[in-house]
Amino acid sequence: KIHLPGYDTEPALPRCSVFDYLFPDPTSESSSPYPCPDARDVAYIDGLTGREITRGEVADQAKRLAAGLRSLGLKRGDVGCVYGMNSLEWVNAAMGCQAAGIVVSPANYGYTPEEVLHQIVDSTAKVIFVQPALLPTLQKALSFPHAPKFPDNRIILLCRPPDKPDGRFKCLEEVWSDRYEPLRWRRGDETATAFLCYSSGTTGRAKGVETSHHNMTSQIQALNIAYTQLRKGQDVCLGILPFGHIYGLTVVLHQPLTVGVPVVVLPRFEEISVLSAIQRFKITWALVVPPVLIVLLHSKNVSKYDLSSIRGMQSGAAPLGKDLTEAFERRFPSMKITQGYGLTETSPVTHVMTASEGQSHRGQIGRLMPTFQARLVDAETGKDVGPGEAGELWFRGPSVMKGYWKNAEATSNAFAHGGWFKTGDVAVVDEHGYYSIVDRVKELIKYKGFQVPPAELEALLLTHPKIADAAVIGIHSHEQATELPRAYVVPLTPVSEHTEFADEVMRWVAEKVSNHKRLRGGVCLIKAVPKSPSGKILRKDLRAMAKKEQED
Ligand code: 4UU
Repeated sequence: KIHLPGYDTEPALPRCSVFDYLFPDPTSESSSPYPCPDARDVAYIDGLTGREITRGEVADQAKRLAAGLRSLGLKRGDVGCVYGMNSLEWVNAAMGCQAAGIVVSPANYGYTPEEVLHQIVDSTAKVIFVQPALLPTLQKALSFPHAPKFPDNRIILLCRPPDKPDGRFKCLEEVWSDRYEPLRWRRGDETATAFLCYSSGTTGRAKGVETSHHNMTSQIQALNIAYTQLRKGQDVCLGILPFGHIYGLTVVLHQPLTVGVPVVVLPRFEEISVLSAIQRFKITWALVVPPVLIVLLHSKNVSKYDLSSIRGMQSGAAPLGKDLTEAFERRFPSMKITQGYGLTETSPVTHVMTASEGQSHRGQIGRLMPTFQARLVDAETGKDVGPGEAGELWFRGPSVMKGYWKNAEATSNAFAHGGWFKTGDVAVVDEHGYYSIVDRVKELIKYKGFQVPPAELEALLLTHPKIADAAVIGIHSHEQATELPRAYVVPLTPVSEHTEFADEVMRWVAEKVSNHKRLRGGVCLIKAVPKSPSGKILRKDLRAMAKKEQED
């Protein structure tokens, strides 16, 4: 009952570092098995200014930064936190860390000071790269009593703000040095951790997911076989997905670089800047999340731009329904929509389809990628299910994470006997090997592709002086093509004005969490949170309740 990918080729699995894989040194033994695109190829384009940077420059600047970081005393295996919106400087910080063997831990730019601090402390970051606009949030985070001390030279600005030419902190270019020495790479080193992205997994708070060099390079090899959308010399890719999330990190920042396709880097999704970037840079392919399709579908500005260059988009990170796909393709007949699926823990893509498959398999996530093995397991019986039957999706393969950072308990809970990683998603496979996600059995909520761990909001709500108990679930919004976090709360004392109290709680939470975690699905008052005898919140009951309310 183990499902294997049905591709003719299984990729060779690289044993080098991610950096050597991306920028092979022809003289080195451990160099990349992947054919090396030209150093003169444009790798990234700043979507706001039009500034271009070639592959050669990306590698060269990364080596300079790596040398500078070493002279600051940073060592291989140390962790560097990259905290900012997408930019060419973000690329330099991440690539520079990689060239120095420093683990890249990207922080979400929407984080509150508390959330940033959680990641800095948990990841044991030794250096922080920060976008100047986020410096106040970072400084607030580092002013909390339990915050670690960072000397000034371990906080590096991604760029120098023009209005503050001589601030307290250095910027990337001021750290650069010319004394780069390549890392010595021995067999076995490929299992070292390369990235620490944060995910809540199936339960609890955000945890560091240890993605090794081998995890990432195997994933890119697999993508280069299964995900053949991008052609050098023809394609230009839209880079709006946050590089700090595994989807942006792997599929936007890394993979196009290995095929020599330029990525237009924009700080974030914003309708007008995306439309004008498509026109200006003749973008051909975009990686998106479902809410982006909704915005474009209803946009009044589309006709003002020449979007004729773009031939398709791939959606992922949240369910994309058949209806939305069809509505989108009706409105934009020249565009094809495909879907992929994955998790931070699988580096991430496990399922994907080509543009032509997208047409005939709307609403599905595609076929299993090369290098992965999958099983669909019935949660109750623990037995594998047959075609057409729903089961929890389990994976094994070289891109499945090493484990959760410094969290042996969460790691052991995430894997079943035999090394199978349990996703917490329920899927069905048809007789042709195409999968559909039909349910989610883990706690996770996804707001526009961003993770919202219910446990985190519940813990916060319990600190509210007027709340006795709380549970948080996601409710589906058809209009926005996303889930919205909703809280069910039990007030400590009877509340006379329900709406007023609900609004108060909503505002109180909004002040304390990042934007994507706000209780946009509302706050409902209940008498008691439904729980199992062992005290576990019965989210299924709450979901059923929410569904009934929506229907009524
Ligand atoms: C229904 O979201 C991601 C990674 C997504 C991704 C990346 C590259 C998708 C396609 C691609 O090409 O990672 P996380 O860790 O933030 O969230 C993982 C969870 C999954 O367990 C699932 O519940 O996000 C949900 N998810 C999806 N659900 C991800 N993709 C899909 C999807 N349909 N297509």
